Amino acid sequence: MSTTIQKINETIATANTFLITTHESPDGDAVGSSLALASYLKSIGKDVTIHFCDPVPDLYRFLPLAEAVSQTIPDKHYDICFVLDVGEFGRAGKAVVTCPNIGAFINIDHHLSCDEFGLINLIDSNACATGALIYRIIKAAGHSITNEIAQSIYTAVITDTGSFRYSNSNPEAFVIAGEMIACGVNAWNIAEKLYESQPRKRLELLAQVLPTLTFSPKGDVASVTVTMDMYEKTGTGPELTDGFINYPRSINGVEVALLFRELKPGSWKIGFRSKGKVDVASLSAAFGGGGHHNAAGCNMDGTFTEVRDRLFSHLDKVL
Ligand SMILES: [Mn+2]
Repeated sequence: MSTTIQKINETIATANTFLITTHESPDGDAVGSSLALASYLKSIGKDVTIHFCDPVPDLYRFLPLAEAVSQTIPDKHYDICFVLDVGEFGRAGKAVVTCPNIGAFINIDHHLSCDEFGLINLIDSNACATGALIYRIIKAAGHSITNEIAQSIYTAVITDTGSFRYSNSNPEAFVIAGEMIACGVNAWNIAEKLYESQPRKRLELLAQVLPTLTFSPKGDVASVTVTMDMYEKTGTGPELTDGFINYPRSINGVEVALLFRELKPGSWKIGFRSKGKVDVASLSAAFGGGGHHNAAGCNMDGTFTEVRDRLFSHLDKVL
């Protein structure tokens, strides 16, 4: 048993008041790992507060304890603050970073580079999800996994592995998923909540976005574009564009997909996604952006055609 996990379990046993937090714009792993840990700590009689700087996205509101997540930090002392899945401390939000009421931080993460800002740091970049690290902690403590905990861990694993499609879908991911199903998780119920319950407006926006599909002259880059006009027509906003970039990426022969999002006239946020061969973090860095090997982004100013042509010609040159 990892000594780090042992230390965490010893700390859990002796501490009483816990704050649990994660990164801004929380994804399925951020929400799932936080709520799984919260369910576990509550089930062993601990005092638990869950704080996210951003609200829980509607998509994940079905998870147990999602309604307990607060955007503020109640003013009291916390023996321990768990910071999950952040990559870097600052992404937990200013309220956490500057909170004067925290005894010690425990940092649990699976990002490649994460500063060791905690008193204890459980960082394993081989873990498929931060939810997998929460699973290891609960198992090491010899505690049984309740259905509530299982729903959240399953959601963390299924979302961070892209439903077991991404290269982080390691044996442990499947072991955990199998065990969560054995603990009573209904795979279809969760899949239906995550993938078969889209707001109608998201598809109405997508119907505007797909006709903008464009290819670079060489054809290995494809893009789609979202304008403010489209938001207005469909009564939507940027929060519904998650996943749109996967459509151009899914095309045979395309290695890099781009999503152009208009922030205000003449100002664009560009998302980059790679199928794996191309490192889009370094591509976006050439335009002042950054990110990971498969997912990155940058901001650019100019008319749409200026911005798109600059990117297409640069990418066609370097790919
Ligand atoms: Mn994660």
